[in-house]
Amino acid sequence: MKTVKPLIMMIAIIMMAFGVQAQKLGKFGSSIEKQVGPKTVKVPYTDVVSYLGHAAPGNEDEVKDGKKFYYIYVWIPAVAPELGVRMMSPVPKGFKAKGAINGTGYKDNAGSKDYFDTYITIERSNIIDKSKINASEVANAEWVVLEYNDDSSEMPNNPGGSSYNSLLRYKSEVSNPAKALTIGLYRIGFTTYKRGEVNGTFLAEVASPIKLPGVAMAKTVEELAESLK
Ligand SMILES: [Ca+2]
Repeated sequence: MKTVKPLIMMIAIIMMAFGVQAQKLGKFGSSIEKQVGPKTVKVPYTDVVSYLGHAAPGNEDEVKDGKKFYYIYVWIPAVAPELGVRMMSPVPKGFKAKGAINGTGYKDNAGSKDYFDTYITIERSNIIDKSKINASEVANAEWVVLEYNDDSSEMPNNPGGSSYNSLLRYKSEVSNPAKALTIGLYRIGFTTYKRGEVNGTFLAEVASPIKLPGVAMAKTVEELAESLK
């Protein structure tokens, strides 16, 4: 009896720790690292824009390679050294972020148990003039995928216990204009790894290691143009 009780308690503590960890999202660390005592830690991004959304069958923006894609449009007003993008589904329980954007359908579905296996891309367009942010210009723009990520071990597991959430850090390559993070219209593409319907709430964040005044993020081109007025 003496050894059984502590063992049960230990198991309970471990289970609780895992339960809490499953949806806990820490600060978004950049690629810049510093030493804190014996540990190497990633310095958090200073400028983070959060978007809370809801993906549902039939409301995708585009079907690409048999996958239903949803986009979030981002306007970058200055040359950025690095951008971080991360995404998880569902939105972590009790998640709060100052100034988070509530996307269409999010409030009605907050707390829903539905989630999906996220997959992110960061894409740059050839639109570098704010006045050209409108539906027809964007539809005819050229888009280049700069980076993508499917699963990241840095993200909390999904409720099923799998590390299917996504995170990427994209460093500007100053010597290569095709790979540099210059002023312009970008978008984050999100879909599932597997082809098929996407359903569930999600949190998407775009972050920069320096304060970039005027960074705007919206679900639609029209909303983005409106927010930049
Ligand atoms: Ca994934």
